[in-house]
Amino acid sequence: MTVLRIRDFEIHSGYFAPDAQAKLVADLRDCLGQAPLVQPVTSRGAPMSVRMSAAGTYGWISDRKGYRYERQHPSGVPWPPIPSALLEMWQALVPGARAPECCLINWYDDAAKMGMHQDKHEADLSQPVVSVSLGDEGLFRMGNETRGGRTESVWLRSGDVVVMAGSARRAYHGIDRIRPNSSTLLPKGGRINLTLRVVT
Ligand code: MD3
Ligand code: FE
Repeated sequence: MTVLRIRDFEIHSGYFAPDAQAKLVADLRDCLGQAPLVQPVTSRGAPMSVRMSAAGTYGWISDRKGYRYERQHPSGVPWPPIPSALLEMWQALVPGARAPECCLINWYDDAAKMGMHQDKHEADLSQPVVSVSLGDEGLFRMGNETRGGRTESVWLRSGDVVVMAGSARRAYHGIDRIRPNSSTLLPKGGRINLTLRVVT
C-alpha cells in the first residue's frame, strides 16, 4: 500500500488486497440484488454511459425531473445498508468525519466515461468523499475548483481508494476512459466505482 498525494487528492493505491476486493464484490452483488443498476438519463433525456445504484440512507438519482438524492431506488425499495467493510475503511481514513449517508455505486463498461463535473449537491461540503475502484482500470482526471485550468491524470486500479478533502472536495473531476480487460476481478469485466458521501 502506498499513498500518493496530488494537491488535496490522497490516493491509497492497493488499499484493498485481492481477497478484500473479492469480498466487496460479493457484498455488492447482494446490494445490487435489492437495488439493481439503472442507466440514468439527464433532465434533457440523454442517457449517461455509467450505470448506477446506491447503498445507505440516500442514493443519487438522475431522470427527466433532474438530479437529486432520494431515500428509495426508482423501484420504490429503500437502498440496502452500506457494506461494513466500507464503513470500516471510512472510519480508518477519515476518522473525524460524519458517518457516510450514501455509497454511490457506478458501473462502467468498456466504453463508459464520466465528463468533468463537481459534486456539490451535498449540504456540507466540509465533509470528505472517499472513493473505491474495483475491476478494470480507469483514467481519473483531477481539475480545479473552477472549470478549466491544468489537470492531472492517474490510472486508478482495482483496490485503490481516493480521499477527497479540502480543496479536492470541490474540484472538477472525471473518468476519461476505462482500460478493458485490465483486471480479472469482475467476471464480465468493467469497472465499479464506489463513492461514500455525507449528503445532509
Ligand atoms: C472529487 N465518480 O461518482 S471517483 C462520482 O470513478 C464520480 O466513478 C468517479 O466522480 C468514478 O461523482 C470518480 C473520485 C471522486 C468521486 C467523488 C468526488 C472524486 C470526487 C466528489 C468530489 C470531489
Ligand atoms: Fe464526481
